[in-house]
Amino acid sequence: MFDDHHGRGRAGDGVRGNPDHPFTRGALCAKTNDFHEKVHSPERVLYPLRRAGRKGSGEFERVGWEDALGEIKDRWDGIVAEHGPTAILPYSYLGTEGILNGLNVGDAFFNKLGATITERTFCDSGSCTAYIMTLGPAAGIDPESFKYSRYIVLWASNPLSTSIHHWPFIAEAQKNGAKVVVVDPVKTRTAKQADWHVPIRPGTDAALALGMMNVIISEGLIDRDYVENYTVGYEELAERAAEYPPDLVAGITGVPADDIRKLAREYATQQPSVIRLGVAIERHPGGGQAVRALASLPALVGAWRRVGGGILQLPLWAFPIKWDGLMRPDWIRPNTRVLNQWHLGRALTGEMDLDPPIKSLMVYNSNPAVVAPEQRKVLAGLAREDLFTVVSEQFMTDTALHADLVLPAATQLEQYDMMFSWGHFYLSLNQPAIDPLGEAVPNRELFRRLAEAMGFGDDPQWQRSARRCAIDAIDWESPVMEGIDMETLERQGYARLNVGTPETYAPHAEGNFPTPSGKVELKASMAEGGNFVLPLFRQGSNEFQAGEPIDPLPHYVPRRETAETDPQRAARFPLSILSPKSHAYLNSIYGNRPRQQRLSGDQFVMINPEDAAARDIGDGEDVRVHNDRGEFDARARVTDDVAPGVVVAPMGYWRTFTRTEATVNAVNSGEYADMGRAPTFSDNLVEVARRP
Ligand SMILES: Nc1nc2c(c(=O)[nH]1)N[C@H]1C(S)=C(S)[C@@H](COP(=O)(O)OP(=O)(O)OC[C@H]3O[C@@H](n4cnc5c(=O)[nH]c(N)nc54)[C@H](O)[C@@H]3O)O[C@H]1N2
Ligand SMILES: Nc1nc2c(c(=O)[nH]1)N[C@H]1C(S)=C(S)[C@@H](COP(=O)(O)OP(=O)(O)OC[C@H]3O[C@@H](n4cnc5c(=O)[nH]c(N)nc54)[C@H](O)[C@@H]3O)O[C@H]1N2
Ligand SMILES: [Mo]
Repeated sequence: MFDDHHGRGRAGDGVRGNPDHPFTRGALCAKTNDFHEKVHSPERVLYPLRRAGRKGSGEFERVGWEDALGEIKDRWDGIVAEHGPTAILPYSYLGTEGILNGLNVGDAFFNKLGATITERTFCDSGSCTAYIMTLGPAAGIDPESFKYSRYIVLWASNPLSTSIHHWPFIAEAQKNGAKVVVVDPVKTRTAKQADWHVPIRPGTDAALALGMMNVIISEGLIDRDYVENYTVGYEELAERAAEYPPDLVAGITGVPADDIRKLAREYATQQPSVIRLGVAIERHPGGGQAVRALASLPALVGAWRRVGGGILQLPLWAFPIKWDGLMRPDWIRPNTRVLNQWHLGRALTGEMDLDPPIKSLMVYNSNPAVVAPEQRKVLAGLAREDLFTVVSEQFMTDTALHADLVLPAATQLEQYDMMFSWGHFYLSLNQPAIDPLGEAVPNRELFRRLAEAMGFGDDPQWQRSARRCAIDAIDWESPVMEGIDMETLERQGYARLNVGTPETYAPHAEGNFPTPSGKVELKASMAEGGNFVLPLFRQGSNEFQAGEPIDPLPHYVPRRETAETDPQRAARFPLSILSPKSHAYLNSIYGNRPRQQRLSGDQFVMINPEDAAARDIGDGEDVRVHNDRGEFDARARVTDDVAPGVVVAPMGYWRTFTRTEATVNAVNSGEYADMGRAPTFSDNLVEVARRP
């Protein structure tokens, strides 16, 4: 069954991009251009390891797969007998993004076992909820069509660091005279290349979007015909927008009223205009409503009419994937407990009073010790001697250090997978370049082995080859798959979905939105059970879980941690911290790789000269960033790139490489945003002080 590998040699001589690929054009990013060195790194975990010292000590001994699987079975059987299967908690995210080995690879297994269901709302969950409520699961505009845009607004998005392959299309438009605007509290690399950087106070985006609407409507800049034919709820939205005149919005956002008017006028009149939504937009208590407001804008100005106009959230809605076959929601037992991944620390430390308590944790495709908020609690939980922790990893991460068993995971060069994309319209077949090193296995094989060990491996779910799984995972009858077959994918490696060409793709020129009304729902008919989490993000329960009702019209929700909303907290911790992606790491991946470490330098925190002077902090000095949740050390970067009151510490650095053994998630809270249980990484107050 472990037959998916037809390794063609050693990847020792390097990895190269394919220059014929229309989107990547053969370019590799700062993270992957020495990927082969990572694959062959002497630090890879290549054999199963069993803990040989106290938790977290890093002492391990090599064991065989048989032993490791036997131990897992014994421990899990015992836990199930005593506490029931929900005492076992799976924890995963997007270590690899393949359809077969990625987000949902363990779902069928854990659903069969009856384990606690993990709600995985790390990334874009709130944004998806809000977007779907407004536009439906629509692919949005083709990232390649950006070259035809005349006005590009990159909103909470930093493509020069986070989606480098999209940048050439934006640059091409810019060269052809398009204006590129960046709405971001930080003057990022991207903002520096833009024609206009609009620095906004974190978490106030909904107010700015509504302020733009206010101007667009009051100045008669709406596309009446588009609004009448292809939207619902315009009158109500117009009333709502009337509550956001530019002067009021300026006070909320910090963007001058004249700039709000200018942005609104230019956005409305320079068609086709497009908004690129970054992921950080969802990370505050009004994030969902901000996405609702932003997703409404293109319809108001008729941007959808033309190629290159509209909004881009995630192209992945275009991919016809049969998730249920991978996740097996039909195996979920009624009333199985659901835990959100933000609350890992609370769940493990007993703060949550769970019955049964969590007795075992299995982590794969994720590194919660670094990427999850409330880091102190997460670490306290991971340190529990009685918690049986299994981690599937490529490297000894901060999380794997706390495992009882570490199981070796293959890398992308060593495994077979079908890839959809968060950034373009190409379906890719990832064929292994080499055989797995040592005793590493792809995640799919890991779960086949676990199913066998636990006694249900005979099910056809685990008896298929990887190729068969890839075939089964795609809806080949979908019109977007017309003209694409496995042979093409095997020969060429990728194929563009049949969605039309970037030259012609204007899917909503005449409405056609996949919403209940078929129109843009300015007033959301789904608001009644509006705060839902997509099945994809919760082990596949196959219906939208009705959530709490939400306001059907977009509005501004203030953050919880500001001088106005929590003056006491703000008096102690006056600075608002953001922790965006770093340039050379991929979340925490590559955080241990020498080349990317050199590029990244030490963990730093950007601070405005005014705030630095008030604290007697000089550029390059060591500082401590802290609040009542935790603290971490960083090097001060005194810069005008951030406004007074805001500090920025990129995420991705490993605890093991920092002095305080803590990273920025030590100060971040585990509270939810307003929709889709998104995180609130843009709503945390801290103080920065010279290092004691
Ligand atoms: N180099 C690199 N590339 C990556 C990743 C990585 O870790 N490193 N991670 C990948 C992943 S998982 C993701 S999700 C994507 C994310 O890619 P992006 O969507 O670009 O996400 P971020 O860098 O988190 O945030 C983008 C910008 O949002 C700004 N921001 C923060 N809060 C707010 C706010 O309240 N309002 C506004 N308007 N802006 C705000 C930040 O300052 C930041 O510059 O990148 C992917 N690509
Ligand atoms: N403060 C702060 N926190 C954040 C964010 C932020 O912007 N700021 N961003 C959030 C977002 S958008 C995201 S997407 C999450 C990311 O959360 P994660 O996906 O948990 O983050 P990664 O650091 O990518 O960790 C993935 C781990 O999987 C391992 N891995 C890679 N491939 C495989 C494989 O094939 N098999 C197995 N078993 N393991 C593999 C890698 O070595 C790595 O340790 O972080 C979230 N956390
Ligand atoms: Mo993400």
